[in-house]
Amino acid sequence: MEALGLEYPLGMERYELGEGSVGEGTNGTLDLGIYSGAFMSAAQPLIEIYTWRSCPFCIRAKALLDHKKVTYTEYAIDGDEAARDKMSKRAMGRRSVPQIFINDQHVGGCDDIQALDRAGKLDPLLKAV
Ligand SMILES: N[C@@H](CCC(=O)N[C@@H](CS)C(=O)NCC(=O)O)C(=O)O
Repeated sequence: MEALGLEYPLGMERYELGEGSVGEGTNGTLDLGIYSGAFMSAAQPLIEIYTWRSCPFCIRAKALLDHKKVTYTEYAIDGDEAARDKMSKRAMGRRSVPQIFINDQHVGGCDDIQALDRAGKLDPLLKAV
C-alpha cells in the first residue's frame, strides 16, 4: 500500500477505494492508501448543513449524520446575516438553523431530517452515487 496526497474540490472529501477502505481528509486534502490496481469512486452525495455552533437542533442533526457515518460540509454561520440570507434563498425562505441539503436538494431542518429517517427515506438519499 502506498500513501498519496490528493486534492479534491470542497465537499468531496470522502472517497471509497475499490477494496472498501475509506479515506477522509480536511480542506479537500486526502491521504489515501491505494491498493495497486484499485479504483476510486465518489462514495456519497454532497451533504451541506448550515448551523449555529450552540444550536441544539444543529447538534442533533449533525449527530444523526455522524451516526450514519457520512461526511458533510458545515457552514457555521453564527452572526453572519449575509450567509443566512443566502441559506434562506436556497431553503424556500426558511431562516432557522439547521438547514440541510443533499446534492443541492433542500431537505429542511432537524425535525425534517429526523422524520425522513423514521420514514426510512434518509438512507437511500445518503447512498453512494
Ligand atoms: N423545527 C426546527 C427548529 C430549529 C430552530 O428553532 N432553530 C433555532 C436555533 S436553535 C433558530 O434558528 N432560531 C432562530 C429563528 O427561528 O429565526 C428544526 O427542527 O430545525
